[in-house]
Amino acid sequence: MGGIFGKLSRKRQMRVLLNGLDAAGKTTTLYKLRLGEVVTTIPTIGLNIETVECKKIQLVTWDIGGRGFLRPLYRNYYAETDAVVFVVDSNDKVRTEQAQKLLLAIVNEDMLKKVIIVIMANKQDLPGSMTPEEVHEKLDVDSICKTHTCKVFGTSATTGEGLYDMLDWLVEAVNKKQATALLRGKDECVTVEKDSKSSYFTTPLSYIKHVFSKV
Ligand code: G3D
Ligand code: MG
Repeated sequence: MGGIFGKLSRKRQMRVLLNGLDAAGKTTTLYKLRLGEVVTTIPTIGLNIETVECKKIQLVTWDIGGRGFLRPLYRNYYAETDAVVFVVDSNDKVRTEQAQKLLLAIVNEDMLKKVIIVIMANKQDLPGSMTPEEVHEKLDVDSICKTHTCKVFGTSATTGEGLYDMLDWLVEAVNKKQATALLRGKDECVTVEKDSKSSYFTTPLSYIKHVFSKV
């Protein structure tokens, strides 16, 4: 297949980074979406990376705590990220400001300028949770939409509600962005072709080797 559609069909799986405060529901989301195993790696340096593949999407989350020396490592990972799913605990009204700060840090990250941002207003199954509209307002998503393609979805990672709607929208948004970029004649999306390296993260050592070879 040639032309734009040929190029698009050769694209590798999408890489999506799950981020958010602790206990927002990142790990639960991965487990709910998994088709195969969730691969958890805990190298001796204390980095805990979890990945799962679903619908040709590789979803990744990690738990880095405050380890500043790992910063080059995850910045490197940003370079190959197509989208960020930011998970919010809609039931945690005390930490919305903290969540907003983290979200802004991601949005303002140089290497994430062109990624699609999805915000999961998670834990919608819990009574008293903020609605997706309230989360939208509290996190000032309107201002993020000025620089990024961005949308809020109400979800429950435990029941699965909203997760596939969110993924469908995400895949469409990333594809649309790639198609637009190709039509303009420049591949401005942050993507790499699928290659033998896509199995990096099945072992901690190979992941660490890969990342540090690039830093
Ligand atoms: P994290 O990976 O973002 O740190 P986890 O968060 O996925 O570990 O989830 C933290 C806690 O929130 C877990 O409860 C998990 O079951 C719960 N949780 C995650 N998503 C939802 C949701 O959509 N609805 C409800 N009701 N709970 C959710 P525990 O009790 O195991 O700490
Ligand atoms: Mg977790």
